[in-house]
Amino acid sequence: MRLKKERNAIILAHNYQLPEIQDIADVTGDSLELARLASQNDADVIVFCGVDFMAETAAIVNPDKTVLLPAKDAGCPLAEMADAQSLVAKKKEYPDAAVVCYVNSSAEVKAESDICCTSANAVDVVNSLKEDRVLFVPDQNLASWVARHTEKEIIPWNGYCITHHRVRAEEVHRAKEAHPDAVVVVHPECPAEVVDLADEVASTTGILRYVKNSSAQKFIIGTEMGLLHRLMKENPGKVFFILSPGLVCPNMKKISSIQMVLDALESNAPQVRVDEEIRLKALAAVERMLAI
Ligand code: CIZ
Repeated sequence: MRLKKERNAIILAHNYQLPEIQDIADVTGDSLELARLASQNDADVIVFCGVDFMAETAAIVNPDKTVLLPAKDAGCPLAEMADAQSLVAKKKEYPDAAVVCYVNSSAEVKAESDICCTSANAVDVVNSLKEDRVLFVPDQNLASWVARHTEKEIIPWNGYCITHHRVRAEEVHRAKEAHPDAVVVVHPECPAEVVDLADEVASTTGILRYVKNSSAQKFIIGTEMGLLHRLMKENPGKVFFILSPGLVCPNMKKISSIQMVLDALESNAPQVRVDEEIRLKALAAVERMLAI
């Protein structure tokens, strides 16, 4: 792409983006992989095809680069369920607790947290802490998954991903009946009743790894539909069924055409910027995660 070269830009796409966006990206991955990659790259411009907290995370670790989010209004309802002011108040209720925030949170919430985590490393992050109590923000389902894998007391925030949270146990039963020889793999943002019925629970990166290494041929996938594109591409011959037709994140689909990516590059907008004081505090939480 001529424009990409002229701008010395790199296009990053989240695993939940539309197939055509994933196909034009330099790299497709989860938010942490993409943020890390952006900082290890000599591009001047990062076109982040994802939702706002992901582009913000890229901006937190890359202060000298221009970060573009082709759909300005691609937000994350889960991230919006926690704000810094409420977190500060909650911290006063639990002064002895460490604050762990899921990457699906605003820069302001990250800035008020001790350490950040992703769904791929949440258990390791929590277990690395010296505190016995952990305030886990903002996803209650990921918190409940972590609580199963730690001795620590987990105090969950009451947020949830609107896409994963609506999946029901009944849908797992139906999918298993329809495909009895398929393995059920779900994301930990799904409710506990769904997690209880799964053969494997993992982040998007974990699901990709699990499927690749599995000798099974059929999989029922319980995460946002966009991941099916990579699963099918990277595992020819294996068959995938989506657990629920509701597993579509409307915000991830707001970058609805390649033209939107081109427009962002052409106009150098919309740019994502983080206030420097907040950025430095949020960076500390992200860097603590990266250190373990
Ligand atoms: O960390 C991410 O990118 C998210 C939101 C999910 C995942 O499992 O990769």
